[in-house]
Amino acid sequence: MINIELQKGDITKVKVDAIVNAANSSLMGGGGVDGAIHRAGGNTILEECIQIRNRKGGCKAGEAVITGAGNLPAKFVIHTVGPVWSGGQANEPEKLAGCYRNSLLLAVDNKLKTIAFPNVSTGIYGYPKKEAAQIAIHTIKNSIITEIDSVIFVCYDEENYRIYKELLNDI
Ligand code: AR6
Repeated sequence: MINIELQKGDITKVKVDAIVNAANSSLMGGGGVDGAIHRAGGNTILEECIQIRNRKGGCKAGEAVITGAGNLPAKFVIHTVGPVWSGGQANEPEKLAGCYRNSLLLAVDNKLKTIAFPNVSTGIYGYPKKEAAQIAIHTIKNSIITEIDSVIFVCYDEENYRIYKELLNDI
């Protein structure tokens, strides 16, 4: 089973094999955690994203791609695209679970052992925080992947931190 940890703070400061970015389909950067990662990591991350975009035309909701991490303490950045919340009837839960599952699979492909996730979709994309946390925890906890040692959920806002703390205490 993958070991699960919880941290409060800024994911750009976390030293793991890969941090996950809550990107958008264009992979061209944006606000929130995406903006923070590109700012702190420097231009090489965007350059690699542009190459991926030229090769495969961006990234769909639920999918993930990987780049180096530039100046960040992490070794890689896995860019996943969360669903925009539009009421829950547009496959948002499946897409959000796909973000976590596909990020883990990409980490395995790249022989990475430790991975840190932000609370994908719960900022600008408006996904209800508790439901998003349940999906994130369930997907990691029930993963049959054995190659990953540990996942850190990095919560930036107090509300997400409190929700994760409660849910993780229950398991
Ligand atoms: N470290 C960790 N978590 C953070 C940080 C940080 N430095 N900054 C914000 N968060 P959001 P989304 C948390 O909006 O909802 C971008 O423009 C934040 O508190 O970053 O998936 C993209 O380009 C929230 O809980 O991502 C897309 O267009 C969580 O990160 C769009 O936003 C996710 O919030 C994606 O929206």
